[in-house]
Amino acid sequence: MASHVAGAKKVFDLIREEEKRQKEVLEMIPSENYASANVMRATGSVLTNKYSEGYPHKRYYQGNSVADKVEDYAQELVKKLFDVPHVNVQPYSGSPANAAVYLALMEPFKDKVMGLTLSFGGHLTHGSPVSFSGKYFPVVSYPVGEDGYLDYDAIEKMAVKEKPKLIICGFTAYSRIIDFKRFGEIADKAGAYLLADISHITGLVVAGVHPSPVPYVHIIMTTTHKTLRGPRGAMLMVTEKGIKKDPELAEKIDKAVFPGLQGGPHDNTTAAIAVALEEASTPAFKKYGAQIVKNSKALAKQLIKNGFDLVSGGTDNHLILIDLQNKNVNGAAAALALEVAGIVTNKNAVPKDPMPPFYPSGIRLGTPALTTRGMKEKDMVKVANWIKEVVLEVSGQQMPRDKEQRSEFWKKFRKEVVKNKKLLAIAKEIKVFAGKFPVPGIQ
Ligand code: DSN
Repeated sequence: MASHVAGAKKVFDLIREEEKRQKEVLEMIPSENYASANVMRATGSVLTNKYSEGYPHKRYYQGNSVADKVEDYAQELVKKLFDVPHVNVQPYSGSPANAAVYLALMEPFKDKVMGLTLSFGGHLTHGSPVSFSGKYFPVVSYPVGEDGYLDYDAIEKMAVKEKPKLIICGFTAYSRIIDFKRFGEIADKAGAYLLADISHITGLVVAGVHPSPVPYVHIIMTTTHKTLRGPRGAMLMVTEKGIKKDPELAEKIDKAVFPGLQGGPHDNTTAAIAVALEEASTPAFKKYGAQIVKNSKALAKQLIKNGFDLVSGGTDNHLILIDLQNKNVNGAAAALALEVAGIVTNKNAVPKDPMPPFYPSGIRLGTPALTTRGMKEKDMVKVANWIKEVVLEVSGQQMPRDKEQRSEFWKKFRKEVVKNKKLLAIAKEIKVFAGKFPVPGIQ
């Protein structure tokens, strides 16, 4: 695609380089995916030229007859697919969408939020002290239990005692089914609003391989570019239960998004969200969602066979969190070695991690993008075996605890790992293997 464009040579050369990278590696960051050619076409369309402050049929600028139809259509698709009475498709991405929920419902420095601790798999915007959510709102955060699963009894106890105004469920590094029904009962008992941040699992919910939060929560936030396979963006849905709790909830959310936080919506993104929703409404997408989970389970099984320690002992969804402490290698080092070998994951904290966030003890990986390329369970066995070989190659090169020694170690490790012959040989094998699986949207 990039090669047909005249001008802007440097940028389009770089885009071509990125196309090549995306084709030649195994993209295993669980929040990433490959958008279809149609999603990208809509993202790059003339709708990028338009300003549409406001909402359909109530705009502050002229010339919005088409933008109105696009946004109406996107809303209609969401309502049908998720069975919700209200949706706002304008949030620029997940963090601003979550910020809109705080703006709609919470009084700063007074109302309390309760979310999963960042290092246990929560998101920055769920109350981390480094984000606006922890800076402007009192926070009480819940951990996962010793077994890596959510401890619903402990969460209930905390909610009843702390009386947060808002409880957030839905996570970025949790590999098990979320019991939204139980969360709903807990929020009701505590008198709290319940927000489900389903960014990671939306595609699985749509495909019917993860229970839907719709009957149990008041608000749902999801990004649109992860398992849903759309453009980078987000949506905020209000449920029947939400409207019953607060008849003005939909209006409060809309006002918080615009004019509270944002200006003009990105109409090109809205159009691409509509394309992704059309795609997600097909039987093929249901199959896709089911295959993501099958692949994830197959990958987990082989990783366990290969001696890896998985948080919670496995997975029910699209992602796996590996605790590398038994392999004597840090997550940052393993992630870099894997990248050299052509396997793209991310370093990640594990529960009770003794190491700091930049050098955490684990890696997080998942199957949404590989499944989009058509890979199946037998392919996951190969991938797990490559992961074993790579980790074995760098195992024993432990990250020092001392800060100064750590920085020396990291400098040396980074310099050497990119030249590691074994890893480069695996990268070659992976390039050949990956080449057999087409990437939608890249010719
Ligand atoms: N950055 C996303 C993820 O990787 O999970 C969350 O916002």
